[in-house]
Amino acid sequence: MPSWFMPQASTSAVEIDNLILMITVIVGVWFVAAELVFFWLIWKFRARDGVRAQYVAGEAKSEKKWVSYPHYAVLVFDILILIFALRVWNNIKISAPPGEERVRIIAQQWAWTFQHAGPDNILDTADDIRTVEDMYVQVNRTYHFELHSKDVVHSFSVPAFRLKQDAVPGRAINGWFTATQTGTFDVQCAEICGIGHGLMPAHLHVRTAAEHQAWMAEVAGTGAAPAEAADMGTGEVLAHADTARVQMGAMQ
Ligand SMILES: [Cu+2]
Repeated sequence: MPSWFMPQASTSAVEIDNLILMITVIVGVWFVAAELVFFWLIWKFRARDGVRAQYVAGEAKSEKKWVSYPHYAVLVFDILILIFALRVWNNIKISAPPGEERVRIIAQQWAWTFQHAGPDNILDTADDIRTVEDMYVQVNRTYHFELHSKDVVHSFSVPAFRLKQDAVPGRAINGWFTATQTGTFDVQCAEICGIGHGLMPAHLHVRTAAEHQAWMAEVAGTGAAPAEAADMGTGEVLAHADTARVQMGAMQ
C-alpha cells in the first residue's frame, strides 16, 4: 500500500496497512454496489401518473433473493477478513521473530525513559544507556521491548511503526518491532494519563548500524546518559513488576 499519509517504518506497518486496505476495498465495493442498486430501484419504481403504489412484503422467492444472496456474500467476506486479521494478529501480537536486542521502555507521569542494552547487548549491566524522551535503535534489527509503567496506565504509540501498546503498572508487557527505515519518528502516549498527557511525546531515532555503533561508543561508559534518568527509580519499579510479570509465552 502506498504510504500517502504516514511512513511505513516497520515490518508490522506494511502488514497492518495491507489488512486495512483489504477491508477498505471489500467494504468500498459493497458500499458502491449497494448504493447503485438503491438509486436504480428508486429510479425504476419512481412515481408515475396512473400507476398505483404496490405493497411489497418481500415474501416471494424472487424478492427474498435480494436479501439472502448479498447476505451469504457478506458472510463469506466476513470469514475472509477474519482469517487475514487473525493471521496479522498472530504475526504481530502472539508470536515474535527472535530478538537481536532487548530494550526497556518505562512510562511515568509524564515522561518516557528508555533503557538500552549498550555495547555488550545485555540489559541490566553496567554499560546500559538510559535516555529520557529519546529512544535509539538500529534499522533492520529486531528489538524485543519490555514495557513498564511507574504509576498509571499509559500507551506506547509509534504511528510510523503502527505500534501501540498499553503500559500497565505492575506488569512487564513484552512486544517487538523491526524498523525498516532510518529517520526520527514520533512517539506519543496514547492513553489519557493525567493533566500532562498531551505533553508526553518522545522521539524514536532509527539509524544505520554504523551510526548506531558510533552513538553507543560516544555515550556508553562516558556517563553521558542524561542524569535525570538514573534518578527515576527504575529498579524499584522493575522489582514490583517482576512480582506480577505477565509473559506472552513466545516472546520470552
Ligand atoms: Cu501517558
